[in-house]
Amino acid sequence: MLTLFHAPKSRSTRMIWLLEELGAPCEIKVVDIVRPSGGARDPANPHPHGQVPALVDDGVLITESAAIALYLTDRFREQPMGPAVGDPLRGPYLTWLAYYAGVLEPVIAARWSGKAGEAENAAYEILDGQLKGALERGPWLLGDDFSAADIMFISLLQFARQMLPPHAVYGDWLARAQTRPALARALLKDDA
Ligand SMILES: N[C@@H](CCC(=O)N[C@@H](CS)C(=O)NCC(=O)O)C(=O)O
Repeated sequence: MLTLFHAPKSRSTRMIWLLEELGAPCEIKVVDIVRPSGGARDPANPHPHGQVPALVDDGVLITESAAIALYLTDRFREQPMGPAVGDPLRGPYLTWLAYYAGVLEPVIAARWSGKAGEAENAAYEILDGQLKGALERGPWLLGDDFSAADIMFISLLQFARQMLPPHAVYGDWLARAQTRPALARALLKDDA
């Protein structure tokens, strides 16, 4: 049995979306987190940093959004949300997941806080080129199939569209994703 430790309107919302896409049964436990608006670390949350998302599968703890996304998309294969081992798109898939966590998040965080220096701004330009290029080939990051990699990046656009340049491809990508029934179901559970 899976348990997702979740806080409404946070980085764990995208994991509910992914679970809905996968049709994976999961108990959602809402926990408190520290936010700029308040809140406190929740002793019921097993995440070592008191953050969300955290996933527990039969007693095994998985943290970090990219790791959770990969774990879930490997574990639930009925409605695939990522290429399996052996698929030529597996490499690009892993690259996008790690790129989100290792490049996009720190670069966006630096720009958000107004602390971006030359290195972050240069990385931002390259990141923009990489994303834009993939979406121009599109329609999704991996081509024809929507995947958990799209969910990761789109969750940023849902939260702060302005953090990526105003290219039409980004707006179209976001608009296409927003029509997915699994997202509508996830949003109903987000704050439930
Ligand atoms: N690298 C983590 C970041 C998780 C994260 O920052 N979550 C925020 C919610 S959006 C949180 O729990 N903040 C509370 C805190 O940092 O104490 C991931 O991607 O899963």
